[in-house]
Amino acid sequence: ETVEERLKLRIIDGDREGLGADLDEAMAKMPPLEIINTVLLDGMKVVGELFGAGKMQLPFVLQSAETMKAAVAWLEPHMEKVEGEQKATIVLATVKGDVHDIGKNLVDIILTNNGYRVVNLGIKQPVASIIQAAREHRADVVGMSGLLVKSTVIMRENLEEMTREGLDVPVLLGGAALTRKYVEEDCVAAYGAGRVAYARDAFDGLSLMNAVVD
Ligand code: B1M
Repeated sequence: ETVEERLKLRIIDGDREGLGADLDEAMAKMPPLEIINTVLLDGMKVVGELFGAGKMQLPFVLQSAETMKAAVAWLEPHMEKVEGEQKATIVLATVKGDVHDIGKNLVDIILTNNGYRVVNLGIKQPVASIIQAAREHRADVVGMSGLLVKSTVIMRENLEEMTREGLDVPVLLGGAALTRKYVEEDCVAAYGAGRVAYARDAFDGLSLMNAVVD
């Protein structure tokens, strides 16, 4: 059994005992972000499939999520960081009614390590809080995350509210239930062309942030 296989199983089983030692072993073979992207997210994918098929109960999904978070926290100090002035500010939130935050927090880490100031509001954020934070922190970009199908509807409603409120900030949307088509059609209709973009993953989010700043 390779260390990659062991780590993947740890995510699936929610097994944190000796996690750090396995992560250290893996870091001797590949960089921390690669461990997350190839090994750990692979495990989370299996968890999602098992849960979706009714083969895994919610408390165990929670254990897997906690293991994933512990792994990311262990790896984070070992990631490469860009030094220097902060390039721009993004206000980041998981939308109202949604507690999923692993993806959002990965986006936070990757943007922070690449020189952005990230104001991470957390989960279940109503649009009023997002708008207020965007104004208060003079955000250059607002990022919304959500994994539930109903969160995609909330995102569109949020964009409508932001339009009514006259918020003039580009928006980045991400999360497993979104599709590019939904963002580029429905969300663009709610907020305007060239003002809202779909990020497939955290690295896509970074490229889009870089594009806004350039
Ligand atoms: Co939930 N859950 N969950 N869950 N959960 C899903 C999303 C689900 C698809 C599972 C399934 O059925 N197969 C399903 C949604 C179904 C739907 O809406 N159609 C589901 C459900 C149903 C639920 C509950 C309703 C279950 C219940 O209570 N009966 C409940 C919802 C509670 C709520 O939100 N109100 C619930 C709860 C939970 C836990 C608390 C147990 C836990 C979350 C813990 C936490 O996040 N702190 C959990 C988990 C872990 C999952 C799965 C298994 C894994 C999610 C995850 O962390 N993936 C998930 C299955 C799946 O996604 N297929 C599932 C890893 C993460 C890195 O990926 O967040 O997609 P993701 O982020 C990606 C990209 O999407 C992107 O970058 C990341 C990778 O680079 N990205 C962005 C994300 N946000 C971005 C923002 C950006 C840019 C990119 O810029 C702003």
